Amino acid sequence: MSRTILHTITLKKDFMDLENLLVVSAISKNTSAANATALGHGRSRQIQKGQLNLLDIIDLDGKIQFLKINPKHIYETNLSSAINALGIKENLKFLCDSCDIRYRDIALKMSGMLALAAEKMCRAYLSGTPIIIRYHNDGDGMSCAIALYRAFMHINGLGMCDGRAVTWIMSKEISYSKDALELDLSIARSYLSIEKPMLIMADMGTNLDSNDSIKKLSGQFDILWLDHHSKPAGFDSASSIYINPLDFNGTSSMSAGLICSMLANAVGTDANDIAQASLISDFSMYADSSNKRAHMIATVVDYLSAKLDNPNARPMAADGIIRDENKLIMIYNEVSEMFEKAIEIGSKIARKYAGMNNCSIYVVDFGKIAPELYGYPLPGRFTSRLHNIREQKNNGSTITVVYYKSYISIRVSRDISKATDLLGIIDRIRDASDGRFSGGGHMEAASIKAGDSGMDEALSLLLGYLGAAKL
Ligand SMILES: [Mn+2]
Repeated sequence: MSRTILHTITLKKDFMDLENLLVVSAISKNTSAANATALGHGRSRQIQKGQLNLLDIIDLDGKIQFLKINPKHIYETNLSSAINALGIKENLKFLCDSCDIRYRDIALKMSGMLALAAEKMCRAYLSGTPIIIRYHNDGDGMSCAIALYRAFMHINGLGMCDGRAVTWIMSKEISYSKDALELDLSIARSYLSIEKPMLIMADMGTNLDSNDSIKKLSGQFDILWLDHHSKPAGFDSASSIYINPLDFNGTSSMSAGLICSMLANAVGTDANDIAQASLISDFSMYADSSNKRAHMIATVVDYLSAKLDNPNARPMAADGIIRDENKLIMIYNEVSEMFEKAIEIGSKIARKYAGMNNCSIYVVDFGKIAPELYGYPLPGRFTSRLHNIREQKNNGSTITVVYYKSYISIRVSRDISKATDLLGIIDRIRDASDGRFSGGGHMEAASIKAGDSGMDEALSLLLGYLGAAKL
């Protein structure tokens, strides 16, 4: 006897007793299971009998109720009144009126798309259709997941529905790969629902390697995409709701965590602490370095997201840590110590070069540091921190290059990022290697994939284009 979980929504009194439930989605397509559990109005219950289908209206015993009103109409009316009650447009207006003046105009321009995204996301959530959230495994990506989690918990808290089918996937891959596509399709296959399943991509995926898989998925899923990475020519977000500040005359300094926190805000909950942490984590020009709590959160979420299988990298656990002052401080102190050790060794072994426009270039072989650490920090985060320290000493004009296994991470100070044209250099490296080396990122932070045996060649191409001269 297979077990089927039915998602229902609580119906408004206009139509019937509050205690009646509408079946809106089901796990496993076998909805005729004799022993099913209905979820609705905050309770789970066993249903002993019945051949249930989507849009069936059942009472608490699971008995089908027959009404004269079209169930699709009941569904639409109930769902849209629940979404209206969230006040998405008003919330966004308030947010735009009160947000940082430096990106207020961009937020205003984005607010139409944000409203649409919030509405779609809430519709998917209330309907119980599977939602898959893929987020990048760094501090910013993790911030996205926590902000979205808070949005869902807010909906639960309002009593509109209870547990829903959300799958959280932290991703090391920055593209939406064929494997990811296969997994998402297989997750969706075991559900039956009125709405299309939803994929939410946060802080990742904006690159050419995503094109094929996204195109294949787009007919079958609703896709919500929240990113701030620059779009290479030929990138195609297919039919996604794609929100990127770069499309609104903004910059990548508006982190993905900031955009997701705006979405959480649109739904009616507060995630500003997460937004501030993500700005610090992504070295945004909007980061408030005097915000000690945001700095602690940024450090801790970066640590939690460093290992893909860390159970505390799930947004529920991470948010629990952030909200527990003692735990937050304890983990922050531990992580800070680990970092200091890595930076100490890194500073000792850095090779120094002079670059164009009198800049300083530091090159570090992370392979010499890794054995001294306990799996943290990861090279990317280490690069940012070392760069930050060097840059402060040099008053800008600094480039930091860290290589490890098949990856090179690069950071460029903002004052020389235009002149350096890091993304242009990565294009030239790709062309010069006939596509063996590829990469992407922002003007100030990017990475290159050098393959298993190409590190020496990729490094010398990079240092060549940076005009590096050994000191
Ligand atoms: Mn980011």
